[in-house]
Amino acid sequence: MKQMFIGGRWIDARDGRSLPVVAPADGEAFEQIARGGAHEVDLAVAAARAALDGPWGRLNPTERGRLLMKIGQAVADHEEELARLEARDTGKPMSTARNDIKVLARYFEFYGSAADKVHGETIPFLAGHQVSLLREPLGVTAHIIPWNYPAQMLGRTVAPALAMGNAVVLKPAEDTSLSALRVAELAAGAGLPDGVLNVVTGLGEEAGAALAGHPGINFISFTGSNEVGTLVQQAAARNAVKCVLELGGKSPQIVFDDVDLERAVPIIVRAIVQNAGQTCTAGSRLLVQRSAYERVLGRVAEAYAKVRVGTPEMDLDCGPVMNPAQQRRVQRYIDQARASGVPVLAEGSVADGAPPTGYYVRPTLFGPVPRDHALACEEVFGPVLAALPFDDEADAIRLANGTDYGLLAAVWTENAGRLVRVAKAVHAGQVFMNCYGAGGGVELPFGGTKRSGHGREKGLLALEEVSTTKTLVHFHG
Ligand code: TXE
Repeated sequence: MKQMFIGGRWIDARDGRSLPVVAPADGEAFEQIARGGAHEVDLAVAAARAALDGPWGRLNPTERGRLLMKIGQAVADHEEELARLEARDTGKPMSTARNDIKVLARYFEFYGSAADKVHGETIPFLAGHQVSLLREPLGVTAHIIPWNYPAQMLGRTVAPALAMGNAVVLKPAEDTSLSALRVAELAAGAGLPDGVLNVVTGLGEEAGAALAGHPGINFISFTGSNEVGTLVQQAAARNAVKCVLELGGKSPQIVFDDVDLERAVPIIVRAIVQNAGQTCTAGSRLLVQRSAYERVLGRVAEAYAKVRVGTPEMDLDCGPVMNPAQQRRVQRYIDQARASGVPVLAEGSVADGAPPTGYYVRPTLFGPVPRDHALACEEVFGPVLAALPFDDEADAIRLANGTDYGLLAAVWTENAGRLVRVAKAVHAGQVFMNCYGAGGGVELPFGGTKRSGHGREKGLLALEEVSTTKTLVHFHG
């Protein structure tokens, strides 16, 4: 049984309740976590507030940065242990889990080294006045993260908040809380003062809702579904608290007829298959110029048919999906698309030996998908790729921008002018040209447009989201 980490102490839920932790690879409940709620959120927010009033609030940025880098080092020193935990908890292949832990360590390194490089400004003003701008922490920051990349998400949202001197309350997803608890322990071991990083585990509608609506928080960062993102923003609005939302996507991979297929095909397939398609930035729409449609899809189908799904230890292209609800949801999209007559161009396979009790889904490539079909517009969050033909550049842009989302996009062409024109015209927070960057990229500002959310994470821009500006006006005569 894993307890929660609040104010530097391990505690049970007040009512003693717990939740099972299930391994997606075999459906086995292998651990329990505490089912925290409003009471534990109160304790965590109070502990964070106390930390801001204590030594943490007085640390200078260089010392804070060193502490973050020590946490990053502690994570790196425990890479194998954390990767195994993460792989068991999420079902992802071991090599993916190892990479996730490397990225987690990198977040602490990146933001640790940035902590003392946030400079203010001066502003020319009235005669006899000196004006300077200070960047200050927001205070108690709340972070609600999902289950697809638990370790990476922790690094992405928590490390910049700590670098700016905030104190954090983190609510990991109920499916995947183990790495967060272990990282909190490692951070405490590295010297992070009590109450600076609190982890409250529990259900979204209990612990998550209590945290989002808590009057004691000063900021909230949420990554997850659009439905819950809307609730979180409403809760934030009630307390006039700033919020950053990173929600869904239906990211287009736009392929023109002069694409370098040799290079593009493995990247196109990986962009959707990695993490079993459970990536907000998954390249789930393959838009292909009609003149090259047969040629491109032939090659993509060939590669898709080789995709293999298995347990973490098998270390194949991807693992199972997260839970039975997710399995049902993805399977429903596949079954409905088949039933409505959308052609299946290729299917991957689930490896022999993958336990039948695990939550496996066969990766499926559909095309051509009608433009108004659910597969062309809605986030499936599974290893399902929808191919759609387009006529010319203008049609490609219209099609790419024809969903509610705007998170990521990729453009594939050898024509340099077209590459830039299309990249500038698509609605997306990040555009990759002749490459695809789902996942890593700690240094690169990331976030959505339209219904994919607002605010920016990653890169130095993230530091602006988790801080505020104080204007000092000094009359010196
Ligand atoms: O996400 P939820 P779910 C999408 C994806 C997926 C679907 C459902 O399409 O199929 O969402 O996944 C917490 N108040 N994404 O239902 O519920 C919850 O405990 C406050 C995209 O698992 O949004 C968890 O910590 N918090 C996505 C977090 O919100 C609440 C990643 C995310 O869970 C809450 C995940 C509430 N009322 C799913 N209810 C991405 N953008 O990467 C739940 N939570």
